[in-house]
Amino acid sequence: MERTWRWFGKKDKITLAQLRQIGVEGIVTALHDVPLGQVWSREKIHELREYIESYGMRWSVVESLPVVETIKYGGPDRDQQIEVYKQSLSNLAAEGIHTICYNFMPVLDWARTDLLHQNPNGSTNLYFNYAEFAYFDIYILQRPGARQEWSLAPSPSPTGEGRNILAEADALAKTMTPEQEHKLVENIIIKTQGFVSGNFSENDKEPIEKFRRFLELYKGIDKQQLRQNMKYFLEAIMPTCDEFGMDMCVHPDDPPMPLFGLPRIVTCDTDIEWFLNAVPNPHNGLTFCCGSLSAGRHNDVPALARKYCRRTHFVHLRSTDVLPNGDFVEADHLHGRANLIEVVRIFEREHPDVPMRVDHGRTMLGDSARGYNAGYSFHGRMMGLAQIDGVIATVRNELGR
Ligand code: DNO
Repeated sequence: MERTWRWFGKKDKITLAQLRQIGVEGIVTALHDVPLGQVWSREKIHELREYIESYGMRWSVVESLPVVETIKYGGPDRDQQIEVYKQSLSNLAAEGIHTICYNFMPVLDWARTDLLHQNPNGSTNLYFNYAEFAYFDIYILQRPGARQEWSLAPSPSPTGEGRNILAEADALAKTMTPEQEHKLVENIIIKTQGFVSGNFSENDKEPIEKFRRFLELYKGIDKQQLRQNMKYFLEAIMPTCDEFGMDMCVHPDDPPMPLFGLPRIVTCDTDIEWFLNAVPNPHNGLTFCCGSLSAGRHNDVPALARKYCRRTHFVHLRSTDVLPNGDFVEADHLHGRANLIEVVRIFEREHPDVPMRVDHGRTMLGDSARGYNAGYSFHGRMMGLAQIDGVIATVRNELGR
């Protein structure tokens, strides 16, 4: 596997010179300064590519070339936006960049409630707490129907018993301070979405209002319709992908379940099989994000890796622990549900040239003072990379390479 690293461009506090020292071979990045829905110009791509190459690395993967909402919900200007997308693809191809990560999650990209969850050893991790999430949905967003939906939601605990999320959210409402509420809005909308080139930015004055407007756009869009819209998009761009050799790889939904009454369509084996078969072109592929998939108890990550390694164009190595109450926390890279040791074994055997990046990392050893993007610490990710490097070396040794 090619060792890559997600780098957020020249404004990233982590420099390419540092990355080279820790064994990174390829860079995963995007034109973060181009507004959503605009063509990525060849000049800008060229400039960033040359900058990366001047440090002895290559621009391996684009993460993300965002798919704007109108394509996802099938708005009146979706064809025009698909043309914009195709133009960006051909400009990237002209600069020799052929692997494109994107997602098809409506409104919100990834979701966490706590970005600084304390570990016993003093480091911190990302965490998803169902009760806090439901509190946000019912009490902050005040989404119509939210209370009713949470009252019907099954308990997320592995036994399916013992947890009433609505009651927990109501209990939180009695103790939640304005500061805690503010933090939750920051965590769910601002700090996790702001840097991923999605719908929200750090400068949004009224993020809740904005969130509600986005939700409105999806009225009447169910799982079947969202699937059809994904198929429409993929079919429209495949001729460009064929012409220029572009590998599209959709990122699984994180966490792999519907949120805010919105459908999510890349959550499990059946979903993956559906979109791969719906557009059976090898350029229509997957970002195999072990972390996102492992947060769903329904997913057996190594089994999925075995099944889909050939249609995978990019791998995210990360793991989670689903706790007895159903909440999940990001595990270190050698432990947790994802079984990354086995996943590395599968990809090294079946698809050894696939780019992989160590995804997320603990915040540790002074990372918190540096203000890195949530999940994208330096020391934590570097430690994850070192652990994965050891696994890769061991597996290659086993394979006699
Ligand atoms: C979060 C990331 C996601 C991912 C996008 C891909 O840490 O894994 O934001 O980059 O969903 O489009």
